[in-house]
Amino acid sequence: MIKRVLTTCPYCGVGCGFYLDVRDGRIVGVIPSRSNSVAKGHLCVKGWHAHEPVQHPDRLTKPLIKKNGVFKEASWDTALDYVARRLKEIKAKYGPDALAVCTSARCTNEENFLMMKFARAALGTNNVDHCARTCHSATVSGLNQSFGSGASTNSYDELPRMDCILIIGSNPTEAHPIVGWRVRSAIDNGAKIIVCDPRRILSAESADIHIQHYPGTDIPLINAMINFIVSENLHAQDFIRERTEGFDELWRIVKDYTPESVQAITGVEAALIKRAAKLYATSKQSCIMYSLGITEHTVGTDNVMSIANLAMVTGHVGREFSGVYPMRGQNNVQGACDMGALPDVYSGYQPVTDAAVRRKFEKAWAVSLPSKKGLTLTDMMTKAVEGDMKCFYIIGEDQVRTDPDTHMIERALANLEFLVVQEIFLSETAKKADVILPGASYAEKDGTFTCAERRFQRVRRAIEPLAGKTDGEIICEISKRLGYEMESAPSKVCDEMSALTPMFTGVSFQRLEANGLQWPVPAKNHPGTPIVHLGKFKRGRGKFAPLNHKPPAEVPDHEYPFILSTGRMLFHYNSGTMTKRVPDLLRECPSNFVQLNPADAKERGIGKRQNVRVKTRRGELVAPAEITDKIKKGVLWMPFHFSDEPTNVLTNSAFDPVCKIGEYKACAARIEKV
Ligand SMILES: Nc1nc2c(c(=O)[nH]1)N[C@H]1C(S)=C(S)[C@@H](COP(=O)(O)OP(=O)(O)OC[C@H]3O[C@@H](n4cnc5c(=O)[nH]c(N)nc54)[C@H](O)[C@@H]3O)O[C@H]1N2
Ligand SMILES: Nc1nc2c(c(=O)[nH]1)N[C@H]1C(S)=C(S)[C@@H](COP(=O)(O)OP(=O)(O)OC[C@H]3O[C@@H](n4cnc5c(=O)[nH]c(N)nc54)[C@H](O)[C@@H]3O)O[C@H]1N2
Ligand code: SF4
Ligand SMILES: [Mo]
Repeated sequence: MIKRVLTTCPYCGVGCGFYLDVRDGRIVGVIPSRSNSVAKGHLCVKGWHAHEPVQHPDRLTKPLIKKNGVFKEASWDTALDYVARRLKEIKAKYGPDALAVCTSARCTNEENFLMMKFARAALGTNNVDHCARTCHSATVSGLNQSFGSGASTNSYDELPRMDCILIIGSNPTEAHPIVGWRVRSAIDNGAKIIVCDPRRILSAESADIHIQHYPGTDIPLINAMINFIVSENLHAQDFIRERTEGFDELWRIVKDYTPESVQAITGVEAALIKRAAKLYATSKQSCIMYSLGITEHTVGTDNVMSIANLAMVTGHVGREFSGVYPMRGQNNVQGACDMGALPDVYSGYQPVTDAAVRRKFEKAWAVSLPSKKGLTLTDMMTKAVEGDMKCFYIIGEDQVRTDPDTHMIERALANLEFLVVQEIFLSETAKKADVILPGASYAEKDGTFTCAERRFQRVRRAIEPLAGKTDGEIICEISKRLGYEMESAPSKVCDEMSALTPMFTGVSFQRLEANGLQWPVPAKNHPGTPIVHLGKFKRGRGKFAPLNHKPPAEVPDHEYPFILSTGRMLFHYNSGTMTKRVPDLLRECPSNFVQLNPADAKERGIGKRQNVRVKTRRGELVAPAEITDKIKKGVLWMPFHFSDEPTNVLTNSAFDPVCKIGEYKACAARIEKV
């Protein structure tokens, strides 16, 4: 007998729905769901194999306590008692702000709600954050300033009917494949595609225009597009007058950014910039899709606001078949932010510094709550290096492999008095822990994920937790030992969350049954919101931001003459803890590589697949060269999925001053033949 359980993919933010087929307590396969409104019966290669890591023999199933540098198995009671005792001791000795909780964008909304509640109510600190910091924190800060809400404005279903899609700093066919398929449908329906990306990615191959600018030059590029649009009178004057503010200030800056004047900075011909600007502005139904090529910069927030400028100048936002699509990355990174796993807000972006909001949570949780904003993940790491943080409780995140500047992160973790890591595999970060608590994968729990189109969708238990407990249950057991009891049943946590969060009032497991709900859902019978900012921006008027070009923190020089950028590929996922355990995915790409242009390879006498040493001011590694004209001369590109040749020993931890995102997308590097 096969039991078929409908659930949501645990990888990317597209949020495809599929069934897990279970026989005799084992998951035997994945079947796409045709009725799922996101995937409509499609899955990418990771989705088809999403059951394999779940039952991999490497799964952690027993708590582990490190003694004299060696992990020893322990019972749940021993491990949980020990963790609770150490948390109490550290809190008593140094105060609550010496502790921090890092939650997981791979875990459910309900678990993230519990984790942020645990940090605030049980530990007494707002030091709670997660990987959105390294990912789309610039979206949250940038779109919030421009529009008043930091999430996607429109829905996937509109994509196939767009006339023009501008894809900038986003690689949908590899990083959001089922959205990539929707873009393909748009092309089949006659849409024009503009790709702005330093590499000739697959979307660029089928695009009408590919702008191949240098990494870190998006503001001059977009300013030049706006310059041309306004100069040619292609801007949406009624929209600008009725729905926005700050256009004159914008123009004061942008008037100097002619397409000709930015040629040298961007490396792009003025004529191409003009063609792209005209196509985007004059198409009736135009949207912008962006992702980390925009956010992961020291000017990440500015980059995002620059995109909002372009959308507002042309009036391509705030209505159907338009908009700005920030392609959120992790399966539940939208949700982890929405649940308040951030240092400055509770669920629904309610500020911890607002006394009335805080009183509401204090009353509901029967506890007094800290009023000072907590630290971002970036600042927690810096403080740990300085010796001011004493304890991290990390759930489902592999900072040692995925945060920028690995050596710095290793120093930070080594400085802690106590590190707890809750993981499903022995990640590089878990290896540094004092205690490892075995968590449960998506297939072992009930709950919800929120995908990149703001849609809450159900996650359903297919098999029992391998280690006996879900991540939510583990948190609750530790909390209880700290003297603060929390309800752990996912549907009840969801009800508690919606009761405390005006924008999610209408969210409940029962209402999500069919095809989920897109937030805001401000009332019990509200049907959800496919398009936001209709008629009026959340903040009232959309706000233009006058922005100047600022180069990346590190630019090429004599010693380090290349710009190194990093990112993703189809077959692997982030730290690779899951995808490297899927034989079919590993076979497609077993190890790291560095892309470089044929001219650069020739100059240095580097042959195909020959090993090269890549060096930056922070570290070095050896990887085979992939020589390709898909990348411009002077630029290098590497994925970061391989723990044996860890790319992040190279990347720069310089960060955006507003949102504290790291600059993964541009640093100075050099290469040598090995
Ligand atoms: N297969 C797979 N899918 C994933 C993931 C994965 O690891 N593997 N991770 C998920 C996560 S967490 C996220 S956040 C998303 C990320 O999804 P994406 O942001 O789409 O992925 P990236 O490869 O990081 O970067 C996107 C593009 O930015 C370009 N780029 C680099 N520098 C610049 C620049 O300065 N300007 C511009 N305009 N473009 C630039 C790169 O060439 C790349 O094509 O993917 C999610 N989906
Ligand atoms: N060079 C470079 N580095 C980057 C980026 C880049 O573009 N370039 N992108 C950055 C971005 S956008 C992101 S989001 C980060 C991602 O960085 P991470 O969040 O560190 O990457 P993941 O591999 O998704 O790691 C999540 C961990 O959670 C574990 N896990 C999965 N599911 C569960 C669960 O249900 N419970 C528990 N307890 N654990 C679970 C996995 O085993 C894995 O070790 O990487 C960043 N790093
Ligand atoms: S596109 Fe994303 S959500 Fe869909 S199957 Fe692939 S990894 Fe999963
Ligand atoms: Mo991400």
